[in-house]
Amino acid sequence: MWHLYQHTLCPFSRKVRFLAAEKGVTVELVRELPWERRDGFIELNPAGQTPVLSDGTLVLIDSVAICEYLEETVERTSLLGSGAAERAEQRRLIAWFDQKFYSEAVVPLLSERMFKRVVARAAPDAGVLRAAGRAVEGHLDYFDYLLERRRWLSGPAFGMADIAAAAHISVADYLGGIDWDGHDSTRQWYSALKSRPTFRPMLGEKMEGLPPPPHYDKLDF
Ligand SMILES: N[C@@H](CCC(=O)N[C@@H](CS)C(=O)NCC(=O)O)C(=O)O
Repeated sequence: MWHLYQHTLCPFSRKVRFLAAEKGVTVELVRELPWERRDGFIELNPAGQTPVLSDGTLVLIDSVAICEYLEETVERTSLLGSGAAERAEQRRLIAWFDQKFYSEAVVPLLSERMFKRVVARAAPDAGVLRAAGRAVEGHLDYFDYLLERRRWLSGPAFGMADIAAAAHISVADYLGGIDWDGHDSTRQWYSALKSRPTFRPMLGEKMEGLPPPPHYDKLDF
Protein backbone atom coordinates (compact mmCIF):
# COMPACT_ATOMS: atom_id res chain seq x y z
CA MET A 1 0.00 0.00 0.00
CA TRP A 2 1.30 3.45 -0.94
CA HIS A 3 1.41 6.14 1.74
CA LEU A 4 1.48 9.75 0.60
CA TYR A 5 2.96 12.21 3.10
CA GLN A 6 1.20 15.38 2.14
CA HIS A 7 -0.36 18.62 3.20
CA THR A 8 -3.81 19.77 2.07
CA LEU A 9 -2.59 23.21 0.92
CA CYS A 10 0.61 21.91 -0.71
CA PRO A 11 0.08 22.18 -4.49
CA PHE A 12 2.76 19.55 -5.18
CA SER A 13 0.89 17.09 -2.94
CA ARG A 14 -2.37 17.91 -4.73
CA LYS A 15 -0.70 17.26 -8.09
CA VAL A 16 0.40 13.77 -6.98
CA ARG A 17 -3.03 13.00 -5.46
CA PHE A 18 -4.86 14.07 -8.62
CA LEU A 19 -2.52 12.13 -10.89
CA ALA A 20 -2.63 8.98 -8.71
CA ALA A 21 -6.45 9.10 -8.78
CA GLU A 22 -6.45 9.51 -12.58
CA LYS A 23 -4.14 6.49 -12.83
CA GLY A 24 -6.38 4.46 -10.51
CA VAL A 25 -3.64 4.17 -7.86
CA THR A 26 -4.92 4.13 -4.27
CA VAL A 27 -2.85 6.08 -1.79
CA GLU A 28 -3.34 6.38 1.94
CA LEU A 29 -2.85 9.96 3.05
CA VAL A 30 -0.53 10.86 5.90
CA ARG A 31 -0.95 14.46 7.04
CA GLU A 32 2.45 16.12 7.28
CA LEU A 33 3.09 19.75 8.21
CA PRO A 34 6.54 20.35 6.68
CA TRP A 35 7.28 23.42 8.83
CA GLU A 36 7.17 21.19 11.95
CA ARG A 37 10.20 19.26 10.65
CA ARG A 38 9.11 16.02 12.33
CA ASP A 39 12.09 13.70 12.92
CA GLY A 40 10.46 10.68 11.26
CA PHE A 41 9.64 12.76 8.19
CA ILE A 42 13.17 14.23 7.92
CA GLU A 43 14.52 10.67 8.03
CA LEU A 44 12.28 9.86 5.08
CA ASN A 45 13.06 13.05 3.15
CA PRO A 46 16.13 14.99 4.32
CA ALA A 47 14.88 17.99 2.30
CA GLY A 48 11.87 18.11 4.65
CA GLN A 49 9.43 18.74 1.79
CA THR A 50 6.04 17.28 0.93
CA PRO A 51 5.04 15.22 -1.01
CA VAL A 52 6.72 11.87 -0.34
CA LEU A 53 5.27 8.60 -1.63
CA SER A 54 6.37 5.37 0.01
CA ASP A 55 5.28 1.74 0.02
CA GLY A 56 7.45 0.99 3.07
CA THR A 57 10.45 -0.05 0.96
CA LEU A 58 10.64 2.40 -1.91
CA VAL A 59 10.66 6.09 -1.01
CA LEU A 60 9.81 8.50 -3.83
CA ILE A 61 10.52 12.21 -3.32
CA ASP A 62 9.63 15.27 -5.42
CA SER A 63 6.30 15.61 -7.21
CA VAL A 64 7.82 15.53 -10.71
CA ALA A 65 9.77 12.35 -9.93
CA ILE A 66 6.68 10.77 -8.33
CA CYS A 67 4.38 11.68 -11.23
CA GLU A 68 6.85 10.38 -13.81
CA TYR A 69 7.29 7.18 -11.78
CA LEU A 70 3.52 6.58 -11.82
CA GLU A 71 3.37 7.50 -15.52
CA GLU A 72 6.10 4.93 -16.29
CA THR A 73 4.85 2.11 -14.08
CA VAL A 74 1.06 2.22 -14.30
CA GLU A 75 -0.42 0.86 -17.49
CA ARG A 76 -3.11 3.39 -18.32
CA THR A 77 -3.53 6.06 -20.94
CA SER A 78 -0.43 8.26 -20.92
CA LEU A 79 -0.96 11.60 -19.23
CA LEU A 80 2.15 13.03 -20.87
CA GLY A 81 1.07 12.42 -24.46
CA SER A 82 2.29 10.09 -27.16
CA GLY A 83 4.94 11.98 -29.13
CA ALA A 84 8.14 13.72 -28.02
CA ALA A 85 6.78 17.15 -28.97
CA GLU A 86 3.56 16.58 -26.97
CA ARG A 87 5.55 15.48 -23.94
CA ALA A 88 7.84 18.52 -24.25
CA GLU A 89 4.81 20.86 -24.22
CA GLN A 90 3.27 19.08 -21.23
CA ARG A 91 6.60 19.36 -19.36
CA ARG A 92 7.00 23.05 -20.27
CA LEU A 93 3.62 23.82 -18.71
CA ILE A 94 4.21 21.62 -15.66
CA ALA A 95 7.43 23.60 -15.05
CA TRP A 96 5.47 26.84 -15.60
CA PHE A 97 3.17 25.97 -12.72
CA ASP A 98 5.70 24.29 -10.43
CA GLN A 99 8.20 27.13 -10.77
CA LYS A 100 6.69 30.36 -12.11
CA PHE A 101 3.08 30.25 -10.90
CA TYR A 102 4.19 28.70 -7.61
CA SER A 103 6.85 31.32 -6.82
CA GLU A 104 4.93 34.37 -8.11
CA ALA A 105 1.44 33.49 -6.85
CA VAL A 106 1.20 30.47 -4.53
CA VAL A 107 4.22 31.16 -2.29
CA PRO A 108 3.18 34.73 -1.38
CA LEU A 109 -0.43 33.60 -0.79
CA LEU A 110 0.65 30.66 1.35
CA SER A 111 3.05 32.79 3.32
CA GLU A 112 0.71 35.78 3.88
CA ARG A 113 -2.67 34.02 4.20
CA MET A 114 -1.82 30.58 5.57
CA PHE A 115 1.54 30.61 7.37
CA LYS A 116 1.15 34.03 9.02
CA ARG A 117 -2.40 33.26 10.14
CA VAL A 118 -2.09 29.65 11.28
CA VAL A 119 1.55 29.36 12.34
CA ALA A 120 3.21 32.76 12.93
CA ARG A 121 0.03 34.57 14.13
CA ALA A 122 1.04 37.75 12.31
CA ALA A 123 -0.82 40.16 10.02
CA PRO A 124 -0.48 39.66 6.25
CA ASP A 125 1.54 42.16 4.23
CA ALA A 126 -0.94 43.96 1.93
CA GLY A 127 1.84 44.96 -0.50
CA VAL A 128 2.91 41.33 -1.00
CA LEU A 129 -0.73 40.30 -1.57
CA ARG A 130 -1.24 43.10 -4.12
CA ALA A 131 1.86 41.99 -6.05
CA ALA A 132 0.61 38.37 -5.99
CA GLY A 133 -2.78 39.57 -7.30
CA ARG A 134 -1.09 41.35 -10.22
CA ALA A 135 0.96 38.23 -10.97
CA VAL A 136 -2.16 36.01 -10.92
CA GLU A 137 -3.90 38.39 -13.33
CA GLY A 138 -1.01 38.12 -15.82
CA HIS A 139 -1.00 34.31 -15.54
CA LEU A 140 -4.77 34.08 -16.08
CA ASP A 141 -4.47 36.25 -19.22
CA TYR A 142 -1.92 33.76 -20.59
CA PHE A 143 -4.07 30.70 -19.70
CA ASP A 144 -7.07 32.38 -21.42
CA TYR A 145 -4.88 32.86 -24.51
CA LEU A 146 -3.89 29.17 -24.54
CA LEU A 147 -7.41 27.89 -23.81
CA GLU A 148 -8.94 30.00 -26.59
CA ARG A 149 -6.76 27.95 -28.96
CA ARG A 150 -6.70 24.52 -27.28
CA ARG A 151 -9.27 22.26 -25.62
CA TRP A 152 -6.88 21.51 -22.74
CA LEU A 153 -3.82 23.46 -21.62
CA SER A 154 -1.22 21.65 -23.69
CA GLY A 155 -3.39 20.55 -26.63
CA PRO A 156 -6.42 18.44 -27.55
CA ALA A 157 -6.01 15.89 -24.75
CA PHE A 158 -6.29 16.19 -20.97
CA GLY A 159 -2.90 15.59 -19.40
CA MET A 160 -0.35 16.19 -16.68
CA ALA A 161 -0.15 19.93 -17.42
CA ASP A 162 -3.86 20.26 -16.56
CA ILE A 163 -3.27 18.27 -13.37
CA ALA A 164 -0.35 20.48 -12.31
CA ALA A 165 -2.33 23.62 -13.19
CA ALA A 166 -5.42 22.52 -11.23
CA ALA A 167 -3.26 21.69 -8.21
CA HIS A 168 -1.64 25.15 -8.07
CA ILE A 169 -4.72 27.14 -9.08
CA SER A 170 -6.90 25.36 -6.49
CA VAL A 171 -4.51 26.30 -3.69
CA ALA A 172 -4.38 29.94 -4.86
CA ASP A 173 -8.21 29.91 -5.11
CA TYR A 174 -8.56 28.41 -1.61
CA LEU A 175 -6.49 31.32 -0.31
CA GLY A 176 -8.75 33.87 -2.03
CA GLY A 177 -6.03 34.77 -4.52
CA ILE A 178 -8.02 34.41 -7.76
CA ASP A 179 -10.39 36.96 -9.23
CA TRP A 180 -12.22 35.00 -11.96
CA ASP A 181 -13.89 38.06 -13.52
CA GLY A 182 -12.93 38.47 -17.16
CA HIS A 183 -11.31 35.02 -17.43
CA ASP A 184 -14.12 32.95 -18.92
CA SER A 185 -11.91 30.55 -20.89
CA THR A 186 -9.87 29.59 -17.85
CA ARG A 187 -12.99 29.52 -15.69
CA GLN A 188 -14.71 27.06 -18.11
CA TRP A 189 -11.65 24.82 -18.22
CA TYR A 190 -11.34 24.88 -14.41
CA SER A 191 -15.04 24.10 -13.98
CA ALA A 192 -14.56 20.96 -16.12
CA LEU A 193 -11.64 19.94 -13.89
CA LYS A 194 -13.60 20.63 -10.72
CA SER A 195 -16.29 18.20 -11.84
CA ARG A 196 -13.86 15.27 -12.25
CA PRO A 197 -14.44 12.64 -9.53
CA THR A 198 -10.65 12.29 -9.26
CA PHE A 199 -10.28 15.95 -8.24
CA ARG A 200 -13.50 16.75 -6.37
CA PRO A 201 -12.54 15.11 -3.03
CA MET A 202 -9.70 17.62 -2.55
CA LEU A 203 -12.12 20.52 -2.87
CA GLY A 204 -14.07 19.19 0.12
CA GLU A 205 -11.07 19.41 2.46
CA LYS A 206 -10.63 22.38 4.74
CA MET A 207 -7.69 23.56 6.76
CA GLU A 208 -8.59 24.18 10.39
CA GLY A 209 -8.85 27.90 11.18
CA LEU A 210 -8.59 28.86 7.53
CA PRO A 211 -11.86 28.49 5.58
CA PRO A 212 -11.86 28.93 1.78
CA PRO A 213 -14.08 31.52 0.04
CA PRO A 214 -17.69 30.34 -0.62
CA HIS A 215 -17.17 29.86 -4.39
CA TYR A 216 -14.14 27.59 -3.89
CA ASP A 217 -15.84 24.17 -4.24
CA LYS A 218 -18.73 25.28 -6.49
CA LEU A 219 -18.89 24.13 -10.11
CA ASP A 220 -20.65 27.34 -11.04
CA PHE A 221 -18.42 30.10 -9.68
N1 LIG B 1 10.19 20.34 -5.98
C1 LIG B 1 9.37 19.85 -4.90
C2 LIG B 1 8.83 21.03 -4.11
C3 LIG B 1 8.08 20.59 -2.86
C4 LIG B 1 7.79 21.76 -1.93
O1 LIG B 1 8.33 22.87 -2.09
N2 LIG B 1 6.96 21.48 -0.91
C5 LIG B 1 6.66 22.50 0.09
C6 LIG B 1 5.20 22.41 0.53
S1 LIG B 1 4.13 22.87 -0.78
C7 LIG B 1 7.49 22.23 1.33
O2 LIG B 1 7.54 21.10 1.78
N3 LIG B 1 8.12 23.28 1.88
C8 LIG B 1 8.87 23.16 3.08
C9 LIG B 1 10.34 23.43 2.84
O3 LIG B 1 10.74 23.70 1.69
O4 LIG B 1 11.09 23.35 3.82
C10 LIG B 1 8.26 18.97 -5.48
O5 LIG B 1 7.91 19.14 -6.65
O6 LIG B 1 7.76 18.08 -4.77
